[in-house]
Amino acid sequence: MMEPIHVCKLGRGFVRKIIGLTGVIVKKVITFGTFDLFHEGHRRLLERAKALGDYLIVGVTTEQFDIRRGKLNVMDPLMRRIDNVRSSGYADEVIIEEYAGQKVADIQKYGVDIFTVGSDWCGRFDYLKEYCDVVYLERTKDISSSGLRAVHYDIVQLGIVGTGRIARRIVEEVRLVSGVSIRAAYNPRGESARNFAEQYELGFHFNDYDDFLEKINAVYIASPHNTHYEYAHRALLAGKHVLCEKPMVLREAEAKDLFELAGSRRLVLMEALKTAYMPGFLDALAIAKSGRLGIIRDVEAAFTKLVPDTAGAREYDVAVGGSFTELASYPLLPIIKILGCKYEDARFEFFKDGNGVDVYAKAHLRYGGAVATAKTGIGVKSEGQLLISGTQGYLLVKSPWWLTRAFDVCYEHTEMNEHFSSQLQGYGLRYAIADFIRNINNPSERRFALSGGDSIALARIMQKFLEIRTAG
Ligand code: C2G
Repeated sequence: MMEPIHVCKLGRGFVRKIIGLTGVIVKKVITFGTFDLFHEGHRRLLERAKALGDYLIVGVTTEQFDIRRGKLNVMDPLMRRIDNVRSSGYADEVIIEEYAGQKVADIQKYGVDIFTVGSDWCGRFDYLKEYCDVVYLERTKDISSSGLRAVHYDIVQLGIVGTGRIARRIVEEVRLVSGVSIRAAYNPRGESARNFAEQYELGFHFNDYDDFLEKINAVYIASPHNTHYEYAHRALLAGKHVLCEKPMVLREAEAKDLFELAGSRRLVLMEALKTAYMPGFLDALAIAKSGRLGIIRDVEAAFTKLVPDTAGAREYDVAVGGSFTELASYPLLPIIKILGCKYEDARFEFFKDGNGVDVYAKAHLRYGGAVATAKTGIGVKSEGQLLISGTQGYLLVKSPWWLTRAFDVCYEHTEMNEHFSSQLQGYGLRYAIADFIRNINNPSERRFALSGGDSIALARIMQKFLEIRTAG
């Protein structure tokens, strides 16, 4: 039991605490976190936080604060998370964190000497150095779901295939999804896997795919397009859930094969086409399909991104590069989600570079009663908007529509126009990861914002485009 604390001011204006009559200065430490599905990583963090001083204050986030800061999928209610922190035995005091900016206020209010947090936040809380010392404690690398947890969900142990730019973003986004931990990285070039694992403090790195699969229970595939099928196929055969970057595959038969395999093994297979999972895009789809626009007759979407043709650029790879394979998943998404996978006809127009790679392309899909256009460019720049036109009005998502934050529904009589906005956190990848984890954890209630049928249709269109490009 601690002696009562008296507060007095010392040095740098900081408030210091003196215990009882002995006059011993108490060093106060504070840390914050969600502490969802309490595990060994949390316990070790609290243990070391406590060891930094004499008195540990732990701030546990409210559900509302977590939603506002873009943390998804928190499973344990606040009271359970508080109880878990308390029963770890390290916290002298537990407080609630409910708004941005509270850390500064709490540090001053409680006269804190040291703020500490795991190294996954390295540098992010340096601004607190104005108020107290800031210590980043090395985060626990290999979390075992056995640990201290006493709940039904397992923490999904995710492995990352490919260690390039998107994989780096995924690491940042996964941090804000509860119930998942990145355990290992795979790259056939062992050196790259090692550097990646070291940089992001992952427990394992491999250049042998089978060894890698043994250590994890789900994979996120972010390797070049033409390697997706093999990695996904082998992972499914090994009983692992798969989240695969878009385009998942470039052949319809391969897509069918993967979804059949996943289905027969009750595994989750999802294409990581991030827009499909974003709240704003889902809102736009719901409004478009609500009847407000009347009968939908036309969907037009564009995504262009100028990419310099430098040596080795994957976008200009002769076999699988080009604006269409690189970008068309995006503009085809609203078309398929609104008009469906059963188009009557698909036509393409494109410009190719000297190597036969398309730098600009347009796909025209015709449906019974509607038409659609998807436009992509890596060598031509255009407006990146989504326009859905109906017999009563149209829905417009301005550029960049694929990061849907706001949209307008416009009518003949402009006074009836409506504006909608939604939240979008970070790069948007976390919504796909959150859905992936939810589907893994709830086998009886799986819901797919992008279904197997949708991904198969995307592969069919990609395949047809590549066939026509090669022939033309
Ligand atoms: N942690 C760790 N090792 C892990 C997992 C988490 O050391 N394998 C640490 C985190 O770095 C954090 C604490 O445990 O310091 C709580 O983690 P979370 O519950 O994930 O909370 P977090 O989202 O990191 O919130 O305001 C909230 C804070 O900014 C941190």
